[in-house]
Amino acid sequence: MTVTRRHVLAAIALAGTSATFSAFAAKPLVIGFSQVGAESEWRTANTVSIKDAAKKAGVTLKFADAQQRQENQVKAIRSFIAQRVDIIAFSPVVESGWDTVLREAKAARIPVILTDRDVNVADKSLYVTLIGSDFVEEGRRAGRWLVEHAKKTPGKVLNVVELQGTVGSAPAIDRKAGFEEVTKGNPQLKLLRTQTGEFTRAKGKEVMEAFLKAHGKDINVLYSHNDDMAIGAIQAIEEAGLKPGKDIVIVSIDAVKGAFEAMMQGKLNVTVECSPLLGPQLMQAAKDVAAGKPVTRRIVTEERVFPAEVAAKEFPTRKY
Ligand code: GZL
Repeated sequence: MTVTRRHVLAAIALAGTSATFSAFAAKPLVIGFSQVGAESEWRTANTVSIKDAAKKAGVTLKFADAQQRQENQVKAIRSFIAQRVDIIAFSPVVESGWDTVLREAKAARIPVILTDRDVNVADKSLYVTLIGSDFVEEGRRAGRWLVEHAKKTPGKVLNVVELQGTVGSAPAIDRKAGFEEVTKGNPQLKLLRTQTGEFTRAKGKEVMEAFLKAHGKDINVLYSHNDDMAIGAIQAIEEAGLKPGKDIVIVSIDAVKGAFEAMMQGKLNVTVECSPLLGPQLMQAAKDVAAGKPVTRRIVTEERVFPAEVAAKEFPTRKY
């Protein structure tokens, strides 16, 4: 005989206790999550954080990997709507093109939470909150470190090449803007080339090879929008017979373990932290939204800057 909800409720009535009743009343929250992909160490750590936090929070997580394609995220969001999930959450691969599908979620009365990256929509009520970093500030921090570094060789012009993140993504747009805000007009810093490396090691290496072919030893600095592209570029620099971290100073963002290892090997000079550990904040926000509690429109994660000098000390305590 299968025990059904009716049997249990009857048993509770007989036992005169309602203690177990609430166990049935609060069915697990169901979150549909559309992830960008698995393009970098950062993204992998972000996925682990979200899945672990869902498990700890007793949340049923429906997880979809978009392989860095917006059409896959739109499909996933539509599927979550059809499945009538309680909350939709996603990290938008690019900023634009979300109005239609988010209006469909709104029409289905399913709240939407953004993690990591922002969207560019006319109607800001299409999502409840954005949980993630201030990418413009990350770009400023990278620029500030380079401005201070340049002061060590007064009067010397440093030729800079830039590996941008995914074209049209919030981190790529904002990290470029923040870096330029701090470095523009500085006579010591000259931007030679800038191109996307799509946040991956492979593409970062490929584009750095092209930069080296065109400018070789004239390149003094690489500014990379994430550590994975920087690590790919390090391989290209070494294959070109140059010393990363010395012949070419490397400024990067994310602060993943691979960046600390490169800094300890003297191949990377600084990484600006961008925490992927957003899972707990997402679960808390989802529970608050489901409970009808107010949620702040913007939840910013606290972050630091890690120059190579502190890498060995900090590495043992790094969580991603
Ligand atoms: C930043 C995140 C970026 C990381 C990259 O929050 O969107 O995407 O910097 C990742 O490593 O691919």
